[in-house]
Formats: sequence, C-alpha cells, structure tokens
Amino acid sequence: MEYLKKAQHLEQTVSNEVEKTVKEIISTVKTERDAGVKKYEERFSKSVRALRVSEEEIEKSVRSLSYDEKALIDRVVERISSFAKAQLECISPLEKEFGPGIHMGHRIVPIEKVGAYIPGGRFPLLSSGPMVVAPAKVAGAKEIVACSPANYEGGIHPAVLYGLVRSGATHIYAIGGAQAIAAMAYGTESVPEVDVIAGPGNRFVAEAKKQVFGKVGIDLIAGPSEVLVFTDDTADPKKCAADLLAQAEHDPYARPIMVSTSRTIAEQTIKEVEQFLKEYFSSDSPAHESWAQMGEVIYARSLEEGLDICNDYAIEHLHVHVKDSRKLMDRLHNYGSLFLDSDSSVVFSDKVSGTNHTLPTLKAARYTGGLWVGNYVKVITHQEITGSGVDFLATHATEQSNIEGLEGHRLSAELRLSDKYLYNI
Ligand code: HSO
Ligand code: ZN
Repeated sequence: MEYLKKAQHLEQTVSNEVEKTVKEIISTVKTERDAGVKKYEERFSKSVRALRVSEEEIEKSVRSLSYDEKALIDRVVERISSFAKAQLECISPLEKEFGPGIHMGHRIVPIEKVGAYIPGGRFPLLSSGPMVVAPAKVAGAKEIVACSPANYEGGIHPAVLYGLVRSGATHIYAIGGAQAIAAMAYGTESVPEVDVIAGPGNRFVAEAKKQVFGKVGIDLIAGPSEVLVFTDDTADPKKCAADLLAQAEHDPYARPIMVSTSRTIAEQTIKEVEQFLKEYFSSDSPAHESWAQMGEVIYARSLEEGLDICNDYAIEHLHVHVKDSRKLMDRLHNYGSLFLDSDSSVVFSDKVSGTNHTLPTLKAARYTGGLWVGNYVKVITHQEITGSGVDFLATHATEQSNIEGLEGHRLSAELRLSDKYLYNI
C-alpha cells in the first residue's frame, strides 16, 4: 500500500479533564438531583428553562411544522420502525430438549425503561431521535425517556421534537450533556430512572455513558463520523469525493478515508474533493479541517490488499465502489454498516433508508455492530428438568460438589436423586 494523502492527526483522546468533569457532574446529579441538573444546564447550555418539555410546547412545535416537513419525518420513523421490526423477527425464542428430561430455552423480553440521548450538535439531525427511539418502541419498551439539549430558541428543535413524539418517546426533557446521562441513570425528582441508555453524543456524553455503565446498560460509544470509500478503476471520482465530504462535514474530527486499487481514480478524487470544498462549503464548515487533518487516501496494490485494509480500519461506514461489490461481502467483516455499489449513498442511511445510523467508530466495529432493536431486548434463559434428567444432573452436581467442597450445593443436588441413584453414590 502507499499513502497518497496521510492524516495529520489521528486520535481524539479523552483527556483526564473530561473524565474528572464528568465524574463530578454525575456525583452532583446523584445527590442534588433536579437542582444538580439545573446547575449544569445553566452553566453549560445557558438554559434556565423547565427540564421537562410540556404538552403545550410539543403542540406548538407540531403546529410550527409544515405538512411536508411532518410527512418527511413520518417517513423516517416508518422506515426505521419497519427495519427494526424485521430484525426483531429474526431474533427467535428457543425451546429445546438437551437430553432426556432436560428442557431448556430462552425468551426475548423487552427492556422496560429506555433512556434515549439525542445530541444537539452543529446541525439538527432530524433522524437521530427516530434512530434511537423507534427501535425501543418496536422492542416493546414501556417507558422511553428522551433527553436532548436546549440549544434551539430555548428548547429542542421542533422537527427533532416531532420525531421523538412520533417514534414513541413517553417523556421528553430539554437536558444535554453528561447531566442528562446522569439524570437518566440515577433518576431525579422529574426524570425517571431508566434501565438502558442509548444514543450518540459528544465526548462528555460518551464519557458519562462509560461511567454509568453497570448501573444501567448502554448501547455503544459513538464518536465522530467515519467513512471509508473503497474503489477499483470503475468508480466515479465525483461520487467518491462527495461521499467523503458528506461525513467530513459533521465534525473536524470526522475521518474521510479512501482506499483504491486505481491510482488514477484516487488522484482524481483528491482533486474533486478540493474542488467541492472550494465550491460548496462555507469557510467555517468542519469539512475543511476534517479533510486536511483526518483525511487519508491509500493506493492498494491489489483487491486483496484493499480488502485487508478495509478490515483493519474497522470503519463506521464502509462504501464499496467496486464492480460486483456484493461478491466481496463475505470477505469484509469489520464495519459498522456496509454500502454496496456506487449508488448506495451513506447519506440514504444517515437519513431514511431504515438501517440505524448510530454506529461504532474508532475501530469498535471489531466487536460490535450499530444500535439496533437487539439493544432493547434481553435474551433470558430458563430450564425445566424432569424424570431421568433429574437423576443425570443431580448425580453430576453431587460429584462435582464433593470435589469443590460445597456442602450446600451437594445437599441441594442430592435431595433430588431418586433412591436408585442415591445408593450408587
Ligand atoms: N453520519 C452520521 C449520522 C447522520 N448524518 C445523521 C446525518 N444525519 C453518523 O455517523
Ligand atoms: Zn451523516
């Protein structure tokens, strides 16, 4: 491989400062509850509003949106929900006999109370609410508590609010940052305590999710956007360039990466990116810094080498602009979400196709996929032992307990043995 463009700056490490600040926020919210949340809202978001978003506010927001805006968001909710429903149908319950008289299985049970964090960010991402909330609703959550920063005219952007309501949020709060995560994890006078917290966020939110993990479940830690565009010589450099910039514009730390088996396509793409940046992006767009600092272009000497690089990067979005790309699917195993052929734009899934856009970054795709309906259910096991299954397992457990020296275990097992077996031991 050969770098045609190398990143200047690679990792955005969590400083001790962030860790310390978040620790303090969590402990204050734990003890001072609503008052603690309000203190940090005032300090970080300059917000002094009520924490809960009222029915009147919701109605006002809904009224402020046009018919077309609402229809767009309805479509987002509908498509994310139907993909989540189809995925849920693929998680099957289990009932099976494992030897005579040994019946075991598992059930798929929804997590009761879900906390959804929706970032405020530079741009109001209209699909983020439905991406986090709709799969929880599909899973069957009873309570869905949603928190989003009050960074739009003293509240939550009306389109974001509408998306949350349509997706099934039962409680909505204008709270952001680590204080939102702490409030949902520990509960306050007005924010109910939840069982699992999901959703993307900035460094403070990510760190807070790490710190409350254990008290509550979490989905994954999603950092700045990443895309790897993998091409052969059939790719269109303009489409490749646009795909790189679509993720670059999210954040100065976003990672736009290109890997190509064609030096010509790679070099043309670099030119197109530079041209697009001049032509379409305002000077304060994060796309400039992201491309300059984090952008990488790699020439791969063979398809095999290219595939290895893709797997090594374990990128959030992997877009394969290669002829007959579906044939390569089995050889790719580390990615948050995969986009086959040049017209399956990542942007479609960012917004509306239906797969989730909350995806693993910073190589977390080595061990997890993105947020999905499976994050909102638990797979819980059961067993029923009868007849000869009892004698078989009780004999085993008695003998094992003898070796382990565990009297209580031995007793509990032995009391189940039928006479015939008891005298054999
Ligand atoms: N590309 C982002 C998600 C998103 N983009 C939402 C636009 N809307 C996740 O990496
Ligand atoms: Zn995006």
